[in-house]
Amino acid sequence: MSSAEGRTGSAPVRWGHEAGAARDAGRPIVALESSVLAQGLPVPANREAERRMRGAVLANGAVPAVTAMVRGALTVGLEGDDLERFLRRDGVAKVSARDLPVLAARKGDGATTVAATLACCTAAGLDVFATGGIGGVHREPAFDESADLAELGRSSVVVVCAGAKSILDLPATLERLESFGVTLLGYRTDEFPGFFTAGTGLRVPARVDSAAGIAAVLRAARALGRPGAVLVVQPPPAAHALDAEVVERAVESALAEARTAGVRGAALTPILLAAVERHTGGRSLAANLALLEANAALAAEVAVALLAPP
Ligand code: PSU
Ligand code: MN
Repeated sequence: MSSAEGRTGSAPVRWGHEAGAARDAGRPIVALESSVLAQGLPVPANREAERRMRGAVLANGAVPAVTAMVRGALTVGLEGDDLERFLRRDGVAKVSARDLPVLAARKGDGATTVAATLACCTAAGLDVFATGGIGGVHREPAFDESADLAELGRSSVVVVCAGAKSILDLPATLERLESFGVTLLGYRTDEFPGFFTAGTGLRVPARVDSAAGIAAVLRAARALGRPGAVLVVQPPPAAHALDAEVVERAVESALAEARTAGVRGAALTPILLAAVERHTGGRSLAANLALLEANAALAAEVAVALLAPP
């Protein structure tokens, strides 16, 4: 190996058939994360989530590409047997950005969080990414701050989400997004959504009402040399949004359980999400699936708008 090898940031990306063909044809592509499939959602809802997000992207004129680390290869367009393995969760670890080099060296499998998916987008030159909710500042311990935030600060990508998960400290998360220089846009809302809930009482600094408007902000960010993401938040679909008090009670119970069990680190987010699902009688799961689909649809519109002349 020459000493310069790998220092250029030109990580080899392995493209799936569908995503590779879309890239070659210059078609719009929407990146999707795999941690929500392999850790965030239970089986078999994870399969439904993949199907619905893929359908929403295709229906809106773009091509979906699930990102993952597959046997050490940074992959854009997880498909076939590999996708099956991730949906069944056979030995698939949750990987944040910092874990990518270790998995690459060991040829391991890893499901990418928002942070790791952003790293994939940068390596592959993808402009748009849809997810459910970003990670953020945890309520306890407050020093547990998701790497999603720092990575958003240095990835020039449009990320469509439903805010940050209700299990987090949302005011602190908003402040940290500002610290990291992340451009934040409310899509058809003036409020920062609470993932399961439409409102949080927290205001977003700017609002946009069209996909073309989002595309214009990414172009402007790049023209200004801004290094970070354009984070687009939209409320969960109204039919599935949960009542804030119901969610708050469920989160309190989930936090108490995690505290008793002494859960820390990467395991915390999946455990809290599962506990909230139990405490809302599965309604949080229905909301999660619906918002993932809605976010994928909007992301596809943005990917299409980015290819149109400004
Ligand atoms: N949103 C969901 N379900 C999830 C996640 C987000 O609806 O499973 C995942 C994302 O992959 C996100 C990660 O990047 O949780 C954040 O984990 P942590 O708090 O450990 O950084
Ligand atoms: Mn964490």
